[in-house]
Amino acid sequence: MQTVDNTQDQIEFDQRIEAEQKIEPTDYMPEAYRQNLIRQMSQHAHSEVIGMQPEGNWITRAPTLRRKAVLLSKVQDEAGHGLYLYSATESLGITRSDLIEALQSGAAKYASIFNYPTLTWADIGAIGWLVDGAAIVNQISLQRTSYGPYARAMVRICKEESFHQRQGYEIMTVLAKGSAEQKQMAQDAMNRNWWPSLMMFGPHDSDSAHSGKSMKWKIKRQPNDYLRQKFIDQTVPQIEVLGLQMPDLKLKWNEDNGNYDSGEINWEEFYQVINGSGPCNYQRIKHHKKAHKEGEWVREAVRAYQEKQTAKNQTNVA
Ligand code: BYC
Repeated sequence: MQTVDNTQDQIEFDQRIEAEQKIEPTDYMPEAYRQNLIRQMSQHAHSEVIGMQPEGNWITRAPTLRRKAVLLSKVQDEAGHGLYLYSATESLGITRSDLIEALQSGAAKYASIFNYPTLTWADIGAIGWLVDGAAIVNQISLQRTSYGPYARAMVRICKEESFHQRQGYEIMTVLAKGSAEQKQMAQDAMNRNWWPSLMMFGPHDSDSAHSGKSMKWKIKRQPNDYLRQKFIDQTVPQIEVLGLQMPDLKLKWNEDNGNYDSGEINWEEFYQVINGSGPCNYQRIKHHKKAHKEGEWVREAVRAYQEKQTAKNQTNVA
């Protein structure tokens, strides 16, 4: 049964959400709000970290020193995004090791797109352009999310994603204007990454389990289908500039509603991938477990240092 205090807290929480005030870690929040944030934010953090793998795969094979430096820097940025987001999630009262355990056991998801392989250099262009491009559309909206630490993390992340998107588009521009073989590589990478990029926005609103409460609490500010359409509308003209064939023959400007019509996503594939049976799911988690295990000595050193500092502080106080 709810106590009077709790009811008052709940009323004040609802008023703050209504007034567009941010909820901060020490503020009262309903347990379901907290759990929903932990779910979404930790999955976002996992996506950033797992997302390093498909691109990291090309660092040693980037075609020039400049491309290698740019890619290395981009992949480091993704690690940084993961770290901000893990820290922001920890402010909700869950430990980093619990979050990692949920990822490795399959209890927590990460963006489906990272379960596809990066077969050629053009995939690096397509990921920067399409995947970071889709991420920006979603994350600009999340800059206005109701939880303060998440909203603030999004502001910085969006700035970096914007650079990522441009470097990807620049790779695509060079390939699309290069030899016939390079143009074909760009076309193929775009064709393969197009549908998984659209899947990044999640299921249709009518099938979205969390949208109702997430929109009510202003964790999510715009629905999945709206953001997906926005991405399609801004990306189709970019495909035209590249001079590539459309990845979906149903993409067509609709004068009546001022949007591009498009074909239907293969939702069976989407659910297979998010439930662990995509082309690279096994490989991604296996690699994460290996890297995590190899990093144990770093965590141990941090713990030892913290214990030493605590003991030193206690001696000073005594
Ligand atoms: N992939 O009720 P729904 C990046 C799950 S990384 C996997 O609509 P919600 C980058 C969903 O979690 C940027 N799972 O959920 C990094 C839920 O399952 P659970 C990543 C998906 O949360 C490196 C179920 O399906 N961005 O930019 O209301 C290199 C039902 O869905 C997906 C973010 O994480 C998916 N695509 O809406 C390059 C953005 N879609 O949890 C680039 C933050 C849905 O019940 N997240 N699911 O087991 C969000 O905005 C929202 O969580 C979503 C889904 C729009 C993704």
